[in-house]
Amino acid sequence: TGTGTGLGRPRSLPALPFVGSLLQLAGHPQLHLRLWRLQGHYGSLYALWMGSHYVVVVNSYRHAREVLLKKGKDFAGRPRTVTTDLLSRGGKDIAFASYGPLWKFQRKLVHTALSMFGEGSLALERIICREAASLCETLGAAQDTALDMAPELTRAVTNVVCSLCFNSSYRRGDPEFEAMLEYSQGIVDTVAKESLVDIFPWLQIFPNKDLALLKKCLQVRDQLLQQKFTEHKEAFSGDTVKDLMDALLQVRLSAENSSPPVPGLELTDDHLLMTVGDIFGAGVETTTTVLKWAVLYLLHYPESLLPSQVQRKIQEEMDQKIGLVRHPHLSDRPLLPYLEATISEVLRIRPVSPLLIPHVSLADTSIGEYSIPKGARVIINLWSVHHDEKEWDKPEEFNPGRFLDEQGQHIHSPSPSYLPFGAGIRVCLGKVLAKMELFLFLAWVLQRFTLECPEDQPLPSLEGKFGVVLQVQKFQVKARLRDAWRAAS
Ligand code: HEM
Ligand code: PLO
Repeated sequence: TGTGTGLGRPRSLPALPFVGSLLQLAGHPQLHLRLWRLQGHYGSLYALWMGSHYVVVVNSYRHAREVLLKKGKDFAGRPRTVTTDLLSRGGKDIAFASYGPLWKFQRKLVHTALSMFGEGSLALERIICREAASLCETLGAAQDTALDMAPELTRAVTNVVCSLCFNSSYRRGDPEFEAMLEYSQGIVDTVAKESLVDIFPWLQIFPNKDLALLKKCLQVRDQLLQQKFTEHKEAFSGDTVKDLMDALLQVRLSAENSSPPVPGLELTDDHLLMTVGDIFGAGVETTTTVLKWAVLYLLHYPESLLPSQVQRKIQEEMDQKIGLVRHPHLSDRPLLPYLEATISEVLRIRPVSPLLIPHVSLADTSIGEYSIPKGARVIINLWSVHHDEKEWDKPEEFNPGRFLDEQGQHIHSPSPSYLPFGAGIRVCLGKVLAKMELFLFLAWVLQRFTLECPEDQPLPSLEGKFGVVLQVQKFQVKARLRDAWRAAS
């Protein structure tokens, strides 16, 4: 719609042949911060070149809304890159597949399967509570010693997704789980790192350390996925559906039975495998990361004078509304607005996916008063959207209260400039699941324990590490059993 209307292009960073605007970006590992700061010079919407790719960077809510919602279909494509092609076998998954009929079908399938299985079903709540209980047991056993909570949180979250996808789970120290931890870290460290291979695809023929690591990790992942897939195919009878994998097999079967396959619209084994791989990968890495950020912020605002004693407030609310005799349920969510507000604030201040996944324009179109050519990559900088001083009061301050109404009884966002899960056609598929998990895990842990920074250690850094998710640096925690809980039990 922007063509022929005389609209101009966004202002562009200077670019050199071959490398593009790389010089302005090189040496800045925190890409989201670099792109945020460049607004000072170029305005909130600007363009740059990554090698030969034209990239438009969006830093304001107004433009993000246009890209994701108003013109969602114009911008529903995904770029193909060397790393994501390896991860998804050439875009046979959902997250890294471009817009098309097969992608639409896959997305709908998973959406149906997730709502059938998980969301709104008591079975899923029971699974999450089982894992929360096991997490609390581990914390209790390690009481008063400095503990790296990361592997424990990862195992809890992994077991939820594992139950959902494969109807299986891992025990502590399970070698298969340890292998998974290792390969997943390798993938997170290398995928979409804007590594040189994505800018100069021909570099693939040269040995490249990151690429070799990614390939090795993917081999381990694929073997694991393949094994689960084979087991399910062999056991599948068509009438009992135990998990997401079965649900996908069943839908494929009934699609095949009802109509002859349309060429180009067949769900191959690769499609099913990569789809489950997405749910598994996204299910583990995102939720675990948010839990780690939540714990980290609780350590930073424990008993300090300002802005609030977040953890104590959550616990007071729980003591009043739930008490210490029973464990928290999902149906308690409306009773615990302060906990919900805390989760919302964590998702704002440290967005898991600070640049979303890049979008691609599928037609000549426009954003605001600028024309955007077909094939442009569009990066939505969620960090900028969540830290916009025109929208948020003291954006770098962690303040759950900003999400509460005056009576502190209901949560609402004070600004529309808030998109932790994206929006529109490409909105996150796991939003409901993720929110269930975040609520239950935090509620269970904080009902019993107070989390503290070990005395002999400095407060861990709040600086994230940019990657395919915004990672938390390693830190240790002391979980102290609450006196109130001890007295009540
Ligand atoms: C996509 C956030 C958890 C599955 C996304 C996107 C964001 C996001 C920002 C990209 C949207 C875009 O590119 O415009 C989050 C956050 C989570 C979370 C903050 C946790 C708090 C999950 C979980 C699952 C999941 C648990 C799995 C069940 C997906 C998938 C996509 C996606 C499959 C790709 C959608 C598409 O490209 O069509 N998520 N996510 N996410 N998420 Fe999540
Ligand atoms: C995480 C590592 C896994 O081994 C593979 C994987 C699959 C899907 C990816 C996920 C990784 C990272 C987070 C992503 C998710 C799809 C949607 C999600 C990118 C790479 C987000 C936050 O957008």
